[in-house]
Amino acid sequence: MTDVAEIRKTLEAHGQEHLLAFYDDLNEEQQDLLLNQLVAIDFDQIDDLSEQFVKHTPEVEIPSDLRPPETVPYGGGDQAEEARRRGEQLVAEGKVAAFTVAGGQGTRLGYEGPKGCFEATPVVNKPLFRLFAEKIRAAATRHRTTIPWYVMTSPINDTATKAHFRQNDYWGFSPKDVIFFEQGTMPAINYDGKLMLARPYRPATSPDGHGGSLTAMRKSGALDDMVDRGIEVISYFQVDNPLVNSIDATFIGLHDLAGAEMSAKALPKRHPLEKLGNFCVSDGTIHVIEYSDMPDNLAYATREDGRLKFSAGSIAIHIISREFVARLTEGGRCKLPWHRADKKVPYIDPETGEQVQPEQPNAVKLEMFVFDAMQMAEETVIYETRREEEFSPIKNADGADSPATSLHDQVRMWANWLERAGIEVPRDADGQVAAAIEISPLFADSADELAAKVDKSISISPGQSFYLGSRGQIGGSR
Ligand code: UD2
Repeated sequence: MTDVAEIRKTLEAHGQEHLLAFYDDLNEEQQDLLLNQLVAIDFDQIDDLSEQFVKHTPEVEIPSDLRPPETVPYGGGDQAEEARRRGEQLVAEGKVAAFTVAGGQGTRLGYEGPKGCFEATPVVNKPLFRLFAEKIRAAATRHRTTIPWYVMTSPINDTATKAHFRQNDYWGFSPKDVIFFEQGTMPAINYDGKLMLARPYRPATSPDGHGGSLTAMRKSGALDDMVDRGIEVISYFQVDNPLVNSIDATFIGLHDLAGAEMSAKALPKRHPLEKLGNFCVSDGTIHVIEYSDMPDNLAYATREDGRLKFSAGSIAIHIISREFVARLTEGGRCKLPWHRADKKVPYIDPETGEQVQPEQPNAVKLEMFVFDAMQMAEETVIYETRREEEFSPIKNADGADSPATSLHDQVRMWANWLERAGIEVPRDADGQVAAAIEISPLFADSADELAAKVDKSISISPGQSFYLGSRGQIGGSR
């Protein structure tokens, strides 16, 4: 039982006593709920963060000696064969786990519910979680092994995410090999340095950013679980990108051969201000500078041949060594920096009890970004990939990075694979694919695999919805 008098004293010492404004009107269960949440908050840390990030807006420090990083070319360059073999060996030995960060709020997409449940594919409308499940299962089958899948949720979507998996029999996964864990949260801090109540019994909090995944892995026991399973390498990706190559043997091999602690995939930015992190090097260390922090003069800087100087964009696909996560989170706290975002946070006015929906940002949310860990890695590999093969995220309801653009890119990729296998794909006068095309990752998850397996006599007519299922059977309809 948590003692309210104790907590009140702590709150008063930090000027946060308004968080108990409605305490006496709550039922016993709500009182417990509130007190348990309040004891979990480190108010000394809140004071520090409020001073650093709310009362002052910290200048983002951009090192003066930034230059572009060295990258490994698509395919792996000189090391292609060796890296692929090394990666395949690690996967086959059961040393690789998949990891999806799925704790975000998905506000921009305007989709109610966990983003992983969003139906994302062109013919079968597979939810993102199903697509990833199939990709990971396909890789496990290919390498005759088990690949556990860690899924990070947040208090916003944990229950709904788990229910989705249960209702769908884990999309063919063995339930013991899907490991969910919740990320931490951070209270929103208003511009006066006060925390806010979202409900009379609940402070306004939000997930602490995907950088929170590192501490959450340790606190939840997921890291110990990895040790028990003999996992050495974590293949990290976001929930919003249907094209991701979730287990890329060459990437894993390049990381391992270099003795890297954390590696990343990169692709050339479409334009100077594309919303991707920017890979840069300062003093021999890799920095990822988020698009919103990149000064225009650097974003637009060009090389002699006219190409962008900082063209390598981060698409949030990483290989992370388990021991690196253990090192960074020793003692339970991660040393990643915080980033400030100004947000409109609804709250209950402690004086009047009224719910307030602010029209302007009224508070600061603090998040950690996983790519900041790259700076702390002894060795890193930046591996170039191709947009058309690996990146078409679903972030916005319309426009760029939306369901429409992602569907288009998925169809285009699968159509290219079919054409490379010698199968004719209907195209319109502009060269656009004139059919809806989808291929199950359980049948083929790369152009080469498709070419090796597909029945070359199949035909696709204009306007057809064409689905190649897990055993190569043709589904879909006109
Ligand atoms: C991210 C990267 C950006 C680029 C882009 C590629 C950041 C800050 N920027 O931009 O550099 O690589 O992706 O698509 O990451 N998430 C959590 N918990 C949280 C917050 C986010 O799990 O507390 C997950 C979220 O579910 C999603 C991913 O992280 O899978 C990306 O989050 P985002 O949509 O906030 O990142 P975005 O698009 O601004």
